[in-house]
Amino acid sequence: MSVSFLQPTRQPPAVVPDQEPDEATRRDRQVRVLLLNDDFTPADYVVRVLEQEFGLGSAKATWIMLKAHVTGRAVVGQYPREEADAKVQAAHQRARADGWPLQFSVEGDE
Ligand code: TYC
Repeated sequence: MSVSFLQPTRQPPAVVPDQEPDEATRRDRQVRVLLLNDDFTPADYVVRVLEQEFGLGSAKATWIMLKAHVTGRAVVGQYPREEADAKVQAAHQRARADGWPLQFSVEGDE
């Protein structure tokens, strides 16, 4: 005798795996780039780096520079991890080549 009419008609709820995201997901994750204040880098130089290395407009770059100057740090933006690393590396290289200690950090990359 068939008992197929006794079988559940709905599937059990999908099980969400309790594990770390795989490598591809981790690579795509957005991280925050922070601008750190220092006592030496000229303000207009910081604005230029934000415009030219991070593609910010002049008003936004100026605002972020001022925020870092006053509070010690400011969020520049959110980017995929590899893009953030590349932008920060380019900005650091440029600042070192020009003799300034300007520093950025990348947050949320654990
Ligand atoms: N504090 C610097 C000065 O007075 C300017 C500055 C602003 C430097 C922001 C870094 O992230 C910075 N010349």
